[in-house]
Amino acid sequence: MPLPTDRIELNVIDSHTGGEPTRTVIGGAPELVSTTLADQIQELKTNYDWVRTALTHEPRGFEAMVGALLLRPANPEAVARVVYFNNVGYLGMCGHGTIGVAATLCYLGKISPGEHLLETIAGNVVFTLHEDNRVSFVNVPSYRYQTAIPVETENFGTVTGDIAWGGNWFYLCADHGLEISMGNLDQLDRCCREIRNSLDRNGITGENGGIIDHVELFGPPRRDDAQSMNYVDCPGGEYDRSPCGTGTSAKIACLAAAGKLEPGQTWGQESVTGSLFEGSYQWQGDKVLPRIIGEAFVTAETKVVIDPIDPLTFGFSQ
Ligand code: PYC
Repeated sequence: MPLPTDRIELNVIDSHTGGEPTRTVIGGAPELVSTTLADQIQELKTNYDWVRTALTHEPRGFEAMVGALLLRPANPEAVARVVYFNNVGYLGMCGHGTIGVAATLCYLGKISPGEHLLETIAGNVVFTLHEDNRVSFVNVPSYRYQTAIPVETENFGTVTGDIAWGGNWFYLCADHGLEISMGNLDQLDRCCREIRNSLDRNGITGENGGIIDHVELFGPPRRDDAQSMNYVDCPGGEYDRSPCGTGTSAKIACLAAAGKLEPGQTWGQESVTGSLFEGSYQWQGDKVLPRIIGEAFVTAETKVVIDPIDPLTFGFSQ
């Protein structure tokens, strides 16, 4: 990949959604010549991957950082086109990122309360900015693919879980025997890694060989307004500080398939950090259309300086 030899300045707005960061690039990024979103992502990978690494790797980022590059939409009705990325690559759908981008667009004065359209690689996403600062979005069609799949781990025995799509592939497990708490992050991380390795070793995938790159562990909630608490292990090797929009969608798809949640009924999903998303769904054929609601806050408005005289300017990772 060619690296720039001139100093570059990127304008970014940082936000967090239930503790999970989103770094939205609002200016200074290279002009892309491609027109479709798929081609634009390929162009980013081939020619400008340094934008991703400079923003998500150390010294400016860390493993949980998710970037969102705003591009001009093709549809004049859309407020923006967005490419999500993290420390290991480009993402399909990102729920907390959608809420973070909405909060950022509101902060910039580009949207007011009401419905708005975002173009993403997973399809068009309609989100609503509510008067009380909360943001809801209708996620992509989600579904439970398989149920009660046993997975052997080295240190946690054989666990059982469902495989579901919520915009990413998830293995969802409740019988891991661990406490979901901030005091138990090392064990939770270890268990998820062992599950991921076992899924890979045994060729257990989502539909059409889709790699299951998220593991979601469930336990009892602490909050009165939640039905469940989760710990979500993300592909970049870190856990989601928020309840994970795509993970909550996958959970809702499993509950719907099991007849445990009615259409329109609210599911309160608490994260390991104690933040909350509320989800509900409507059927769309044999899949569900999840609606997720959460809240994000802007934390910084920054000019990121990428100066090739700095040997670490494009980021470094372990
Ligand atoms: O909220 O969907 C989400 C998400 C995926 C990875 C991190 N957050």
